[in-house]
Amino acid sequence: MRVVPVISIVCVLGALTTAALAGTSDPVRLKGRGTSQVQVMEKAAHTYADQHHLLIGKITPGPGQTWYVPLSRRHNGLAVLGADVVLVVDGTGRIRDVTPGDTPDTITLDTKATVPEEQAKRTALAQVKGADMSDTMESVVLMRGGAPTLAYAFDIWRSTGRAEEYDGLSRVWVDGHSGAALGKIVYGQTAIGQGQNTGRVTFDTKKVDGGFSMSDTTRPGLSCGKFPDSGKYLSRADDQWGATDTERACVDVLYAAQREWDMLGSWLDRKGFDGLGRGYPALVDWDQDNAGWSAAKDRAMFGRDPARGRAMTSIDIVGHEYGHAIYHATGTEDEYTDPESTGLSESTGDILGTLTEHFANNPADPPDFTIGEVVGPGPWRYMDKPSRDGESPDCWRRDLNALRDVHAAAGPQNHWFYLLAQGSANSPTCNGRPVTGIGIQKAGRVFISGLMRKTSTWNHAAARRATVASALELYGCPEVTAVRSAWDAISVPAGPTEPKGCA
Ligand SMILES: [Ca+2]
Ligand SMILES: [Zn+2]
Repeated sequence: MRVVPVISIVCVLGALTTAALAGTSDPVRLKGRGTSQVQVMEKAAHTYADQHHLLIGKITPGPGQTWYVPLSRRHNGLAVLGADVVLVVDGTGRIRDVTPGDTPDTITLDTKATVPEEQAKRTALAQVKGADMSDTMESVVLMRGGAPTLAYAFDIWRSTGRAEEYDGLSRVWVDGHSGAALGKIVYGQTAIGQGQNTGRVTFDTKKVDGGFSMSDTTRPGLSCGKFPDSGKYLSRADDQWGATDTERACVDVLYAAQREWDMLGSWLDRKGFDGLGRGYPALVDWDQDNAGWSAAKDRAMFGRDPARGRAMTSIDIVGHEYGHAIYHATGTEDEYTDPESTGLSESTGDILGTLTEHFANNPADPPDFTIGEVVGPGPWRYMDKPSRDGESPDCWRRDLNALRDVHAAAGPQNHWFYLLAQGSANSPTCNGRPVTGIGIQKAGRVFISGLMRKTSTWNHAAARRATVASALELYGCPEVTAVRSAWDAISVPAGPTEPKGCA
């Protein structure tokens, strides 16, 4: 029997390494900033990659005339997690930053496992409560404390109760030589609001034979259809949408996704959701009391609250789900090894959803720093003081991954973003010190430029280092100081590799 796992969750760890590492930059798609600058930048990136025996991934342009070059390593054909870096290169060929820092040029490790796979699998299953199925993924080399370890990787699943359907729970690594469990990432379960509420809006559709369809000619890849996925978009003879609940939900989704796309371009210098001009389809009428992003299928899915009958399609929720897409399409494409990455993905969704809400400035859903307020009886999450929801921590702490709901782990970085944008006048800081805000647009640029340095070991400390580096590149000392103070205010201190400027 072939088991088909159904990923009814967001934040599943996205693209596996083999496909990801095959990618190379495409100079044609990078045109537009002066071909010579692109060539100079690429030459510098290739020289660095060759010197350090690294493979170049998808190069993406970012804010301030810089390019972000993800580099990954393989050893005996296996991905080496924790040895990947992101270069920030400018058009003069200068390498402005290497995140998270230099990586060893060579690795010595026997990649033939001495522990049998079945034994390792039993160990992996025992790490996750309620699990009843596991898939063996490609083995990897995990860098731990600078030393390489051969690891089996397992995806752990739980039966949904429906035939051949499984929810993804975790990824677990087991040492191929000692048999010990090395760590796990908990996949994000969705739990967001309900909705259908952008009011009367205009949005772009496509003229097709016999009418119009819910797809977008200027934002390739963006479309809206009905769950389950049939590959078809909604269509009708005229361009007057909103006759059914399904149409109304798709109006919300396409409108909000288009505002997010335009916000990325106008405010963050980012082209499309993937950074290279592509978007992804959305499906409404998902049979869940939820909204979600499927990293396995590159689809955003929006359900409905059965009690209230409202689609979960407010601007911030749509922005949140596509925020997961942006998170996964950014930085190196190696799988994450730090459990904090799940909460940071949720926070990325909230930050991009909030930026979208501010950009759209729609009177039916005015800009704020809460999530899901339009569709629920009240907000689901608060960025000014995350603990207002009763669960999310206001400050970073060591046990973030032990929280019951992964969305709660978004709290600290959400709070950081609020403080950076708005300051501490209406937001308590964890160190009692004030933060002067720099406004949401600058905060957004610092955030995205930091996120574009994301590697497999992404966590709050790495995000701090990356955003300090981006503020130094994009702005001056007041902004850099604000970035540092906002991290201090949520209890994420400076690490040893933090750039020293403006200190
Ligand atoms: Ca909101
Ligand atoms: Zn989410």
